[in-house]
Amino acid sequence: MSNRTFTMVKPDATSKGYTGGIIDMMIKGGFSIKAMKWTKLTPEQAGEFYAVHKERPFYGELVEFMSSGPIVAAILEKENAVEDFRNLIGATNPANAAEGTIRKKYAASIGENAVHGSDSDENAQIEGDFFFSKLERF
Ligand code: 3AN
Repeated sequence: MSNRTFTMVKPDATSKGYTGGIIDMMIKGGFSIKAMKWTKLTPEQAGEFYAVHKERPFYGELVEFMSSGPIVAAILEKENAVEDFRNLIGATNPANAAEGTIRKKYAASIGENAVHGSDSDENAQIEGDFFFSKLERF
């Protein structure tokens, strides 16, 4: 069990002014910020980040959406980080997201669902390394 996970506030949420509210929910949920940046992915970078989904029918749409506007990438720390953060963000489809979750409050649809959270300790490490050097983590 690792105590770190990786997250992104997605372009739908940054464009609607939800960034502050979402980060507030992360902090109030007990997560501390170890690294954070406001940036924008090129289609090539988004394609590389989501390469595990290459064969899925929504891959093209996902890459286009994730490179359509700014995102906030962050590494978060808490005991049992990956699982607890998945619980805080809620189901992939916001229609199924529980009350009190980030996606229930801020997500519009299954494709534009406001926030990303790593699904395993291994992916949290890989995804954090994609965005941050050692010098950018505190
Ligand atoms: P999660 O983000 O909850 O881990 P995944 O890993 O199944 O969900 O999917 C990764 C991302 O792909 C989702 N966050 C969402 O943006 C997008 N996605 C998943 N399923 C669909 C779908 N049926 N249609 C469009 N986009 C989807």
